[in-house]
Amino acid sequence: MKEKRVLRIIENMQKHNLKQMIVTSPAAIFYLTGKWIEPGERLLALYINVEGDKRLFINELFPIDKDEDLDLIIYNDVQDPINIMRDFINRDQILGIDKNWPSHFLIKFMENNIAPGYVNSSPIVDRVRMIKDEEEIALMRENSKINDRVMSKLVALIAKDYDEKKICGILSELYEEEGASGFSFHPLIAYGKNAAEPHHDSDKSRLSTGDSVILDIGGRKDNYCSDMTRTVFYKELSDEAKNIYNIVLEANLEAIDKVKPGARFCDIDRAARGLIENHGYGKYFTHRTGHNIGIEVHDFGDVSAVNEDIVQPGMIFSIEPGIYLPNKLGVRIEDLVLVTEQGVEVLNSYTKKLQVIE
Ligand SMILES: [Mn+2]
Repeated sequence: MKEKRVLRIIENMQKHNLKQMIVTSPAAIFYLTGKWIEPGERLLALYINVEGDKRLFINELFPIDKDEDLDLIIYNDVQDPINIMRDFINRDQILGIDKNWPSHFLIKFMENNIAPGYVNSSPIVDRVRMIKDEEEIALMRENSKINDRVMSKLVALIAKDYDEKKICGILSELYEEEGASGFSFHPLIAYGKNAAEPHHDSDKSRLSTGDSVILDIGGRKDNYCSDMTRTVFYKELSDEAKNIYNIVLEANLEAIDKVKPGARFCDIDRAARGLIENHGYGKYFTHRTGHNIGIEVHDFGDVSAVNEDIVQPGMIFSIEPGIYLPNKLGVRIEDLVLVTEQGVEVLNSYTKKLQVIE
């Protein structure tokens, strides 16, 4: 068990006047127990109450190490786990439920009146997870260093003129070489007009002279994620492309400059968006400026125009402004940043200098 994290969760439950809840997302269970379990369609639930009881309901098919701080309630395929759970749940108290728990489990809870009412308790866990502890920060730093090294090898491959899909395949080997255990999300490799689609799915496209090349990549190690984007150009660079690159770079730097405790997420978004708007490209910056990241590549929280939450030390999120001219080109520059007591630490160090690959 990660006792300090559990205590932070219980504190937050008390703040929200919630006495008991079940945590069911594998990412949140990993966060609290250090064990990653993918239960498929079978029930997996970590029960927590404010008295400090912690019980994991788990099918016997998933082997799990004993943990003296955690009661394991093991069931098998011919038992009904909900019948077992009901004896451990306080029938007079509202029960918190994870946002992604399959509804058929919850409906059964409701039909059997296992608790007098239910609330979505994911925000209680998610908001604690937003503030990374030292162990998490160390893993995130290490992951971003791996991503920097992979990016450096990847950019060197562009001159070989492989198609987008082929690059994705090679990339998977590069992460292995550098010590990651795979991707944190499917890499986004986009050439020329494909780069104008912020979520282009890599295909057999080959490079043409003058293409902008978006490389949006992330690896996974020890169940934490990295995420970084660089844009380079192939053989030639038009004045327009150079101008757009410089605007996006300036937007990335302006936004990073705004990151410090006390700022609001929307202020950071505004810094990037304002700069791009002032250059007349506002309508071509079609997405939010960034997202929180950690165990999941999109952890709870984002850097958007409507998020007025206050930035706090320990938060880690992306800063990734972009400009996309349909059927022409796209430019995005993304770094992960850690909020510190003093301000900001940028976790990526791979160069943002404009590069034309020969
Ligand atoms: Mn991202």
